[in-house]
Amino acid sequence: MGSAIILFGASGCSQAAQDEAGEGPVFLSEPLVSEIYTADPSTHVWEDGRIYIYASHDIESGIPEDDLGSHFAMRDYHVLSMDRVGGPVTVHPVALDIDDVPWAGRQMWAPDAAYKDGTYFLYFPAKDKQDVFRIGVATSTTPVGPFTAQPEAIAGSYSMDPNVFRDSDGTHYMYFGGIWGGQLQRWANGQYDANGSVSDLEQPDQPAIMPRIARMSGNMLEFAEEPREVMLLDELGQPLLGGDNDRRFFEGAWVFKRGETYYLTYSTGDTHYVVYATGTSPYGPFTYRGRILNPVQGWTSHHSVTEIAGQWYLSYHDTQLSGQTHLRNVMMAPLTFNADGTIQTITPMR
Ligand code: FUB
Repeated sequence: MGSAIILFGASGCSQAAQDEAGEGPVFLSEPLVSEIYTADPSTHVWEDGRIYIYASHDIESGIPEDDLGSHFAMRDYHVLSMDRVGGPVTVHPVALDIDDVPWAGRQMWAPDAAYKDGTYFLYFPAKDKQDVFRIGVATSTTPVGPFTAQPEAIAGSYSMDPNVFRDSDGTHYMYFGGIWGGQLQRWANGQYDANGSVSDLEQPDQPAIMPRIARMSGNMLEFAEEPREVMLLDELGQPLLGGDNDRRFFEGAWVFKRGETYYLTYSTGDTHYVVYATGTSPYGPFTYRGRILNPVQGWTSHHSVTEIAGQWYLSYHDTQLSGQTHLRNVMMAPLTFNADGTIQTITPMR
């Protein structure tokens, strides 16, 4: 495989020539850091104006790859930060280690963070001692930690990939869930079914499994309500179907608001797209609109969308540094909205 071409990277936007060998993929963006493997970037700008990325920390565990993602055996988190896109990126010391989470057993997957009243909240999924994915929360007085975990997972939480969205009225909502290894299909009846399907519910003509939402309590440590489904509709107002693999929800929900429009963005998993749907309420329904990101190198695709100094950015990951599915690296690219609010699709490699 030839060396990568960098069109947009940590050193800023630049146009580069074809790689010298003229072979191998041509990448749109350069990895933000190479000291550690990172994935699932949740990018935020807090009160101090600095950019913080809450990411998974990929490691080599030696666990064979399977459809449940057993090879993603992460054990801790580091926060990345920078003062501007394209500026130097700091990899901060361990923010939270699995050994300091009393309820967690294994697999610290994609995190997110929130800020309220002087406290930073790190939300993270992990399998509990019974091997059931739950979502935990840890707090810190600084954006980079160290964070102190609550003794128990959030009551009523399940599955993975939390995204905590702050609405313009200050209310926070958590979106979460993911199928296959994320176990959401095992919660079809509101209770965990250990014998449930390991993939979708295998009902291609029925409504797909939908992501979940719960409003957060004032202290940000609990759900203020029972989680409920967030409905994703097609252009005819019908629920997206389980067999609609190019459009149905798989994992990695990320919600943002632009003007009065709520955008629910997510990964389609086995078809490797990041797509988006829009609505007029945080609870939905959301109508499918199109693709944000074409497939990256690697199986997973996971992202966030953030407005930074008046420009929107997509944070995402691929396997440019390692060439291995479970050893990923995060990057960023500018995101462009059309005048009608639709989003121009990014092609991350050619
Ligand atoms: O990083 C582990 C898992 O892979 C994440 O939770 C998913 O979104 C996928 O990126």
